[in-house]
Amino acid sequence: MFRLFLASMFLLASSQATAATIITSSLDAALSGATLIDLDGEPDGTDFVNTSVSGLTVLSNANTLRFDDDWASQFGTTGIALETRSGGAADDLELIFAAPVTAFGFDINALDIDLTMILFDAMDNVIDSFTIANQPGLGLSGFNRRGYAGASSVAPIARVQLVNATQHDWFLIDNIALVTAVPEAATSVLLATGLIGLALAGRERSGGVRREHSNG
Ligand SMILES: [Ca+2]
Ligand SMILES: [Ca+2]
Ligand SMILES: [Ca+2]
Repeated sequence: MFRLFLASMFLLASSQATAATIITSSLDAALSGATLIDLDGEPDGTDFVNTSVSGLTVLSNANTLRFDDDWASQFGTTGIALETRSGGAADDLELIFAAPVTAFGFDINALDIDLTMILFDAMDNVIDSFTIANQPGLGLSGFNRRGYAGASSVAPIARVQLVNATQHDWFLIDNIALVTAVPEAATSVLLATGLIGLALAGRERSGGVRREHSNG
């Protein structure tokens, strides 16, 4: 039981220290059972800088964004996709999750610049960051500029920022997959299990002492 307690404490400690892992395929095991937001119910041709989709907040500080169906047959997006419009000289796009996630991913197409993907926890601390490489650099051209980006993390992810501080690009995002974090209650149960184990171990020890006295 004491070992279980130690294991619980280790898991609690490691959940705060472990960095995230990048996801580059919708088939990644971390995305099994994910909720899919296909954006297909969003109004076609609508420009915005901040909106909410199925509880997911999508916003940009640098550019106008648009829901559009114009590219569904060319880049492999389905129905409506999210596209960046011309705007500032830099790119900045954020996805804020209604509830923190342990994994997320999305199709990202027509990406011609490198983006930095920064993951934040609910306290707005940076969990980790990754580069989403430009697709021509990966040997993809024209309508074949298709990719997938995401991450998994033991520490729940509350917000994701896609940034290029010096360049702007037109690109498409679709089919956003989310794996909602198990509520913190589960962590509490883990800790409680460990504490109960410690208490039981203590009782066994004190019971042992009493038996020794009765034998004597
Ligand atoms: Ca359209
Ligand atoms: Ca879609
Ligand atoms: Ca582009």
